[in-house]
Amino acid sequence: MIQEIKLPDLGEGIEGAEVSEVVVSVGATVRPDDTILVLESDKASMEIPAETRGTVLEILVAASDEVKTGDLLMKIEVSREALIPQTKKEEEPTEEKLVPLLDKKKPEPVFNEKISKNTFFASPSVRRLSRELEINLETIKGTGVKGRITKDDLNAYIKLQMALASGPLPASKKEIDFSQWGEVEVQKLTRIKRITGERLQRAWQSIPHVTQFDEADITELEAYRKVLKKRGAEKGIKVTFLPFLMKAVALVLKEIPEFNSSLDSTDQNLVLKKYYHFGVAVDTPNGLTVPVVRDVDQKSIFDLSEDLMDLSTRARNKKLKPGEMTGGTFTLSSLGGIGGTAFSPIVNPPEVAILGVSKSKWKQTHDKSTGKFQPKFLMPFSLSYDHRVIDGAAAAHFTTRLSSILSDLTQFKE
Ligand code: CAO
Repeated sequence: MIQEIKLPDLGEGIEGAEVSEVVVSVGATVRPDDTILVLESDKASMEIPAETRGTVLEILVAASDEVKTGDLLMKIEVSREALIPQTKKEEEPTEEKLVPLLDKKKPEPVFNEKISKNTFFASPSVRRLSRELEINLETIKGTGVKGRITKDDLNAYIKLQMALASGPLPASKKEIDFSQWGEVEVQKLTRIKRITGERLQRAWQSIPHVTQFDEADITELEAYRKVLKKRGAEKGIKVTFLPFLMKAVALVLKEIPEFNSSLDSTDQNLVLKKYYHFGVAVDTPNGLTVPVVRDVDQKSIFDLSEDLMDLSTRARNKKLKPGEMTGGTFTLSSLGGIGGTAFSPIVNPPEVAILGVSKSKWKQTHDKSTGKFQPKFLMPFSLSYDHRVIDGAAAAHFTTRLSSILSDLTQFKE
């Protein structure tokens, strides 16, 4: 018996498609689920299965041909075995026969319809491999023509998943002799640098980061800081800008609590914290350390200044106790005392957000009410966050709110 394979109605207003691949050749033996043709329309890529067991007798289309519903594509000579089971009464599956099948937890076939339609393009070999490995091709971004998922795309995806599952990527074992190009000096990494490096790499690989940038007009606040700085100096307290920022962040966190949270170990629940302990990145000769300032919301600018002086001095002298670096709910990384226009900090897990601050500068800004330009002292800042927990809109809300609090002196007068 000869079975004619015609292009069925593809639905969704698709009248025709282009043959992108003829997978079989004349004389090939095929089984019902074997893909014989791959078609591509404007909307999707489709695999046409053989539907029967048999031998390919004639192929009536070639790659790049345009085909329409009802067109004859291929003729298959149906094998005798394919015909016999139809005359036999199908055996009822007994429970014993079903149990081992269920236990095997065979993956659900991805393409169980006669024609499988997907919103991505990929060759049959890529589709077959993805099916075998149970990889959902829809999660892979294709780099081929029309966004086609290539074998390289699939391989890159597999490598990335393996790296994520097994922790940090193994360091390249190949030793490079840099001295062949000039003079070098080898320095051993400090313990802090090695530990921090591993933590940062893990955070970078496991958290989908986004950074939102903004700036705040701190003209009045800076003038006020100078007043408090003088007063603090009399008591031996160094008042920098950071304590003001901490107070402002604590206010925003109370308004938008998801930024003061952590995902639980199952990644299914958000643990919202009602305390405000901030990690502060301190640059030390041995590397980056992050001591934690407790109960920021309950402390005055002078209290926070004292805490910062104490913790940063002891961090630089390696005198911090382990308990002083744990329990943080949010981290601040200030490079404002050094320089730079902006940077994107890495979230400090299990926290979900971190604020980076760069050096404030005087800039001419346009005043809408007077129509004139005015010099303003603007502080650039950046908020990196875990996109699994925080949406972009919430992040923009956070930075906008932080900016408005920092430009409102009444929030700080004690
Ligand atoms: N814009 C302008 N000036 C700023 C500023 C800003 N955003 N931030 C701080 N300054 C000023 C301070 O107010 C201070 O000015 P005065 O001398 O007039 O008082 C001066 O710069 C020096 O401040 P500081 O750096 O000593 O103190 P701080 O409280 O701002 O910061 C600390 C303390 C510990 C955070 C800081 O010394 C430090 O180690 N920063 C580096 C952190 C780091 O390495 N982060 C990167 C981590 S990698 O992601």
